[in-house]
Amino acid sequence: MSDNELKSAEHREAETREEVKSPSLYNVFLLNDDYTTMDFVVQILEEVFHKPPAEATQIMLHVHKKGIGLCGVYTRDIAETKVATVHELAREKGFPLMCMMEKE
Ligand code: TYC
Repeated sequence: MSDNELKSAEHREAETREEVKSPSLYNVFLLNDDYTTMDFVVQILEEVFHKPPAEATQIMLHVHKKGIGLCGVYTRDIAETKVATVHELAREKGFPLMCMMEKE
């Protein structure tokens, strides 16, 4: 089958079947504040966002200097759970650490 015939076969299939849609993705960010310790932020990046230690430290320092930093990209349910987990762990320790998500 030539390339053109192959493409038109794909096109015909797309017309007759349900399109498979990939889920929307969300960026999850940490925000800087003056009270949360650097060690706690690194711990969050390692334990919640599964970052290796060196990368966790880099992201923490980026947030400390710039005010905001990307921690990961997830589907909506996972992103919502990450944000809630960060807030729960931070509040348990009395830290005001803020985490937010935004559709890509
Ligand atoms: N700015 C904090 C400090 O000096 C450290 C910090 C980094 C806090 C990143 C929050 O998301 C954050 N202790």
